[in-house]
Amino acid sequence: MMNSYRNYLWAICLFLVFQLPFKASANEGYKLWLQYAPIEDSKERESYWAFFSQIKVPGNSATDAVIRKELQIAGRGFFPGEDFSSVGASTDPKIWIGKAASLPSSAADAMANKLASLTKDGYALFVRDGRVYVTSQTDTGLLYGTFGLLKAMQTRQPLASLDVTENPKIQTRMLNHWDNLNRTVERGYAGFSIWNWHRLPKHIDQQYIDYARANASIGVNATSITNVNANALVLTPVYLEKAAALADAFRPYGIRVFLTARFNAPMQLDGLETADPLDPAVQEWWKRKADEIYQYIPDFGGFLVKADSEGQPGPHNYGRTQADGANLLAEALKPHGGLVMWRAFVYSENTPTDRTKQAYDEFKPLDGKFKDNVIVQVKNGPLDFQPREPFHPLFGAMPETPLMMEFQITKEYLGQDTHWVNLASMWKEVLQADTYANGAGSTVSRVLDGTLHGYNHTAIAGVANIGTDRNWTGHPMAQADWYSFGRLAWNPDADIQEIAKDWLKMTFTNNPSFVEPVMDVMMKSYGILVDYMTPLGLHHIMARSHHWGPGPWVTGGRRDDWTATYYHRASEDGIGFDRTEAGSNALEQYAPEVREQWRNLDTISLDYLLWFHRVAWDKELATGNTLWEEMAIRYQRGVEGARWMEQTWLAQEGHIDEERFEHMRSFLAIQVSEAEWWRDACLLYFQQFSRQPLPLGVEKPKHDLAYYQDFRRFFVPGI
Ligand code: GCV
Repeated sequence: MMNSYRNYLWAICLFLVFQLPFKASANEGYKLWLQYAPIEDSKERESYWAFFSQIKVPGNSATDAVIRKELQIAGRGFFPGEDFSSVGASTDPKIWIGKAASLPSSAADAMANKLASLTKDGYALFVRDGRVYVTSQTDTGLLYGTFGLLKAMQTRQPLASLDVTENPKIQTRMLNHWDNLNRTVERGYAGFSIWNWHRLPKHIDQQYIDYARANASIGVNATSITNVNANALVLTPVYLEKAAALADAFRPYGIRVFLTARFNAPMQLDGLETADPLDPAVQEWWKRKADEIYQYIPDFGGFLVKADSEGQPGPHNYGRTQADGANLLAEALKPHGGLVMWRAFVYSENTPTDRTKQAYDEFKPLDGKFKDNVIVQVKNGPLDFQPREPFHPLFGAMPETPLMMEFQITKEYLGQDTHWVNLASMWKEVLQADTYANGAGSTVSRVLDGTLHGYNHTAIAGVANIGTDRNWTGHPMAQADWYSFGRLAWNPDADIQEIAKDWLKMTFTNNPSFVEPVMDVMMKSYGILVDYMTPLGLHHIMARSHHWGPGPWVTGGRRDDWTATYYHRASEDGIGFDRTEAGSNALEQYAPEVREQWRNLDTISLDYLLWFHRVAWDKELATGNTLWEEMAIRYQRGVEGARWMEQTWLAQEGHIDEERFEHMRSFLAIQVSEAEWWRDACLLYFQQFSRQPLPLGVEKPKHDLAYYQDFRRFFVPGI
C-alpha cells in the first residue's frame, strides 16, 4: 500500500519535472545557481539517495543550523516528495558533516594529514569506509564544505569517490554595494537596493537570507553594504541598529559587515570644526565612533573609504596624506580587530598629470607608511573599469602595504544590464598579468594572495551587481559574474572554464548539448564586446554621465578628464594617448620587463595599442591592415560576434525553461542592435579624422553621425 502510494507520488513528481522546461516559474532566476533541480535519471537518483537519505550533522552552532536548513532545501529540490524534516539526525550516517574535532577517530586518524592541511575557512570532502565526510576546522569552513558537497551533486559527480581539499587563497572576499540609503544604487542596473532600510531592523527579509546563502556558497565572507560615495548617517545609531540586524542575519553564514565611512563625518554628525586626521579631537571622535559601532556589531569588519576623489572629502582638504587619513581610522578600529580598506581611486582635475598616473604617484611614496590594519583597495586598471585596461601599476609596486583588488561586477562600462559578457575572462586577464615585481611569475594574483610580498592581510572586492530585480542581476547571465567573482576570490588562479561549466550546470541543466555551446559563448563574449566597444586599446569613449552607449565626441564641460577626447585625441594625424616617454610616460610606472612589452608601437599587443601609443591612421599593423582598417574590421567583427552569440542562444530553445530562454532572447536582440550602434557611431565619428572609406566587409552605418550624436535617452539607470 505504502509502496504504491510512493510510486504514485513519484509519478506526479516526474510529471511535474517533465513539465519544468516548459512551465518554469519566475522563481528559476531567483534561485540563482542554487536550483537543486530534481535528479531525473533514476540510476543517478538512486546512487545519490543512498547517501543523502542518511546524513548526520552533529554540531549545534548557528552555522550547523543553517547547514541543516540548506540540506533540507537541497533535498527537497533533488528528491521531490521525500521528507527532510529531520535531516542531519541519522543514526547510521552515510554522510557526516562535522568539524574535524568531531570526526570519528577511524576517519580522523586516517585523514590526519588532510585535516592538518586545512586552514581557516578551508574544507575537505572525502570517503572513508563507504561514508562521505565533509569536514573543516571552523563553522564557516563546514558550511563551505556543505556547499561543496551540494555542488558535487548538482554537477553530477559521484559521491563514492569524492576527494576534495579546498583552502581559500585570499582571506577577505567581499562584495562592495554602492547602495544609497534611499535605496537607489549607484551604477546599479538591477532595480533598487535589496537593503530595505525603512523596514530594518525589525523585518529581516527572506532575500537577505538568500543573499547570505548565495554568498556563502561561493565563499564570499564580507560585505560593505553602503555606497563609497558615503552618507555619514549610516554611522548614526538609527542606522547602526539596522546594519547590526543585517550583520546578525549574515553571521551564521560567515559574512562580516563593513560600512563606508565619510571622511568628514565628525563635522557632519557632531559639528566638529575640522576632520583633520592629525587633530586630537577628530582622533578621539573616530575612536568613540568605532567603540560605539562594535557595541552594535561585535564582529564588525571595518571601514571602506573613498576619499579625495570625485567630490568626496579626504585628508587632502587638510594638507595631509592618504596614509594620514587611513591611519586615523585604523587607529580607531585597531583595538577591535577591524580593517580599513582605503581606496586608491584618488585623482583630481586640478592635478595636471595624466589621470592614469595619479594614484601611483600618490600612493607609491607612501608604501610602508600605513598602519598594519590598512589595506589599499586598487581597481584592476589605472583608469576606471573600462572594458579593457592594462593592470594597475600599483600592483607589484607596494611590497610593504597590503593591496586588495577592486573589480566591478556591475557592468557600468560593459553594456550595463542588457549585454552578455563573461567578466571572469576580463578578470582572469588581469589576475594572470605579470608585474615582474620579483622577476617573471610575479602575477597580480600572487600580489593579492600575499605570496609575492608576504602581506599580513589579503582581500579582494567586487562592486555588486544585484538589486531587487526578480532574478537579482537583471541579466540572467550576470548571475555568472557574481558567481565567478566568488570563485576567483577564493582562488584567483582557478580555471574560468571550469567555473563557467559549474555555473551553467547548477543554474540551468547538466545537458552537454546546452552546456558546451553556451560555455563557448561565455568564453568568447569578452573579446566580442571589446571589439564592438573599445577595440585596439581605446578607452573612455562612452556617453557622458550615465555611461551607456558610445560617446567618442564627448568633450568640454566641467572636467577634461571626464571627456572622451581627453583620452582618444583623434585628429587627422592619428589617434591614441601617448603614454611612452615621448608622452605622459605612464609606462615608467611599470617594471622594465613590462615597459619593454608595451613601449614599442610595432611590437605591443594590439589590445593595448591606443592605450599607450598615438598612431597614424595609415600605419600598417602586424595584421597587414592599416590602423583605420584594423579598427573598422574589429568593430565589424564584434558585431558579427554578437550575432553569433544570439544565434547560438536561439539554438538552445527547449533545453531550458521558457522564461529564462525568452529573457535572454530579447536581451540578445538588444545586444546586437547596441553592438551595431557602437560600431556605427564610433566609425562614423573617427572617419571624420581618418578620411578613409570603410574597408570591404564592414557594413555601412544605418544613419549619419548627427543622428548618433543627437541621440538622447532619459533616466538611464544607475546615476
Ligand atoms: C562610486 C566611477 C563611477 C562612479 C563611482 C566611481 C568610484 O567614476 O562612475 O559612479 O563612484 O567610479 O569608483 O568611486
